[in-house]
Amino acid sequence: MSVQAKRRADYQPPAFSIATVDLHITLHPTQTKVISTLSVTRNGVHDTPLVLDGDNLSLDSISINGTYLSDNEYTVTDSALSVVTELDEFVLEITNTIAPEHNKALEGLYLSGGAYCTQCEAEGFRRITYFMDRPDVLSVYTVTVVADKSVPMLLANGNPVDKGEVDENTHFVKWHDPHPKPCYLFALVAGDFDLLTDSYTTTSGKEVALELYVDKGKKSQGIFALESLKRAMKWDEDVFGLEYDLDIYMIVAVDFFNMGAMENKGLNVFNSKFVLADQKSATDDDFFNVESVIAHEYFHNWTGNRVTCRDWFQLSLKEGLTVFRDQQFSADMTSALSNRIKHVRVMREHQFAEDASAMSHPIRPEEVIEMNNFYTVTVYDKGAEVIRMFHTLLGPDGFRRGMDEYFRRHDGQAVTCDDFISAMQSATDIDLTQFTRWYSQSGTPVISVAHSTEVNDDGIVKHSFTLSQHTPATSDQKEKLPLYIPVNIEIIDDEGKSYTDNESLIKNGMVILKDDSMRFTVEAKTTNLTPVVLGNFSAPAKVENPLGTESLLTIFKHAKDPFNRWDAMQTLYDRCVKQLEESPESGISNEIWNGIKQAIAQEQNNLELLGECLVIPSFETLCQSRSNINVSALSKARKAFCDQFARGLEKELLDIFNSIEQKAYSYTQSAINERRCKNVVLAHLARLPQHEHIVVSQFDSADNMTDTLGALGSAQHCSASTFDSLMAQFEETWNHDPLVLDKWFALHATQNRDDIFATITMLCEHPQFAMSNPNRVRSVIGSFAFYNSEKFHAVDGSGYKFVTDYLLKLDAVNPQVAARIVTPLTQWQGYASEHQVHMKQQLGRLLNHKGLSKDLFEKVSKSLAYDNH
Ligand code: B3K
Ligand code: ZN
Repeated sequence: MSVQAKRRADYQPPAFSIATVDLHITLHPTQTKVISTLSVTRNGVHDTPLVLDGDNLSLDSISINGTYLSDNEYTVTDSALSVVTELDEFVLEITNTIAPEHNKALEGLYLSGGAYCTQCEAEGFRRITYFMDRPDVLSVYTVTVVADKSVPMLLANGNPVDKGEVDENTHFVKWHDPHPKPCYLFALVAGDFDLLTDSYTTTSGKEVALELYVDKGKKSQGIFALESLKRAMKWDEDVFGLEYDLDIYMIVAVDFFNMGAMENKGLNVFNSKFVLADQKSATDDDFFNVESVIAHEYFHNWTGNRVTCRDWFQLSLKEGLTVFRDQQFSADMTSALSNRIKHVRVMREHQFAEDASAMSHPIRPEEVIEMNNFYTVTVYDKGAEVIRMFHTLLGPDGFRRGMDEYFRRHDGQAVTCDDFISAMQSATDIDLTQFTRWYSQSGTPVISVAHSTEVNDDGIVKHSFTLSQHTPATSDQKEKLPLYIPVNIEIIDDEGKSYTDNESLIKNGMVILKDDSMRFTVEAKTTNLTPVVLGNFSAPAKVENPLGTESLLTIFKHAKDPFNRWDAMQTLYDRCVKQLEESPESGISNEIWNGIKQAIAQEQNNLELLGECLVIPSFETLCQSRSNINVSALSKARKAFCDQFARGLEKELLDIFNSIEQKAYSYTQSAINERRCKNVVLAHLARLPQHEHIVVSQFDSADNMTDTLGALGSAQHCSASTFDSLMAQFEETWNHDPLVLDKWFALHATQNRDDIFATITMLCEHPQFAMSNPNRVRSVIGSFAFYNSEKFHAVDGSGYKFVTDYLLKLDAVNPQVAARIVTPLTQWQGYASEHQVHMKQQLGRLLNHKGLSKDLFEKVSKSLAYDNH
């Protein structure tokens, strides 16, 4: 396969501008007619032809200023239409035909679940009509949607300006969006939905109509999303002074969608998973995600739509910034601590793994084959961590000044990450030059801590702390430079006295590490000082800090920042698992059990922190502090630790469980904390056969999905018969609701059972399963590949082969989803050689497959080319 990579360095401004786009779209499942009228202007003086992207289109006609072009005046290939003209300004009219019903890749215009729907980001508009499909061509759109009257609701971006009948059976609606936008923000939806309406009045008094479209019969499940939208609108006004700018804001929930949601101007399209929620069918996490994704897409209206990206290499300009904004919003709506923990887990589980793999890239990538492959945890989540560092360095007021300046300079433009940095620079005296390396350097920096002491004659102890940084080479970039790292520091003695205030290098609890290493000293009367380095995960880095058990427990007891206390427990648990990996027969020391018991006693009234502190790091997180992983040894050690944990702390766990009263369901922070803590504890107790009945009784009595699923997840540790019986009951109750059934699919797919392949094959034949639905595929195949570590990594290679067989079929239907699910297979570098051989063998099968998509080709070929020596 020969595919050309695009490089950031090759950017050229567009040769033509398109001021207005007039689309006339007559919907039909297999014969949708698109008439596109473009007002085109040549940029500057040149004689290059006008080249428009196109993919899977059938061209019917093309005219300039009303005159049809003859064959020698244009050329069409599989991917482009080129028009040769000497005119500097002209009206180009193109007519083409597409077949939405045949579009299973869910990119462009597709028909699914009875509704027409579009997805254009990153490069899907070219599957609708010929256009300069790049984010720096901004146009004002007028769109007329025509359809049979059996399709009653016809939506597009902006405000409706006209509607009526075409004939007895056909009607139309015309939309106008006054804000110039790139074509990736174009959207059209047509179908028959239930509609929830509301309104919002902005601070300056503008009334905005809010409309939420959901599948028939699901109205009550949309209320929370609509309330979330209003909270997001208010928050963006309060925190950033940003108001909405159209008369109407629409959200449509659809069942077939490749990702979470899409921020099309004035017409967001959502995966129904991130809209529909009620007490019975949605967990607290689902509610959280709905609110956070609704806010994320809304926040894009300014960071993404009003100010957009010049080219796709700049994706983090809008995504990193918008993720940071949605994280801040969620922290304000729920709890700062659990949000921070959630996001740090994502970084450690997934982003660090990406950095260590062949897909390693800076938050602003340099080279791309398939853009859809770069909607990554690096661009999004590490990108958000980089924005968070601006926020830390500039402070909330400085950051706000920088944002105001960014909008003042760039509203209505398509810009670069450098433009953002420059706006931030204008709001601070700190020289951000070195800081910008975070945009160009890939990989996870490692901060090492060394601590030495010297006792003076007068008995004062001088503690020297040395912090060094080192970023290991990554697949895309061998040479690394020192980064500008804000390192949050807490230094405490055994009594919890803080020593952070009297050292001149530590300002506001932070030092700046910008060279290979730095040193600072602290004087104390004791030789026992404990440094907490990179508190609150103040930079996306790893820390090597050789602290003993006692110090970790001191941090837990005394650190001011609750995040740091949680983090110390995570490190402690990681150590325990390591001990059991190295000597499986050994027992965890009483010092540790007693320490954990004290920690539990200390936090018994703080269920939020307590719940999080009782979570053992996931297998995936543990992988990031190990190399050459023998999966079965690590899983066994983790399981052994969990078993010892349940046995060793049985009484304490039971006490916690019993102390949390069953109350009527409410989605409030304190109730969420209680349910979370109770379900974390239940999962531990479930490992002890004598407590299986608690799991069953919670399942039987639960009045909300959080507790039902808490019981069902815990049942994974119970006897097979208990698990099977609860799963059967769940299926019977929820068989009618595929979104809920996804949870059931995922639990089956992550079972460590010998008949797992038979189970998955059966799941794929389930009446509610369809390969064409990404949510189903992610629940079954995605859950297996990402989270069934023991069976996916079975040492005979059967798990890898199973996933590969599936991907070969899926790739022909939906390459974007296939390329997501291949991720764990491409990350072979971390595993022991007996795994690597099988993983590479399956990657080889994929690469040799005729007709492999460029999505899979990019990830698979890079992975196989990776040289880890
Ligand atoms: N911007 C979209 C993601 C588009 C993904 C294209 N493969 C959703 C978001 O980040 O808000
Ligand atoms: Zn986004």
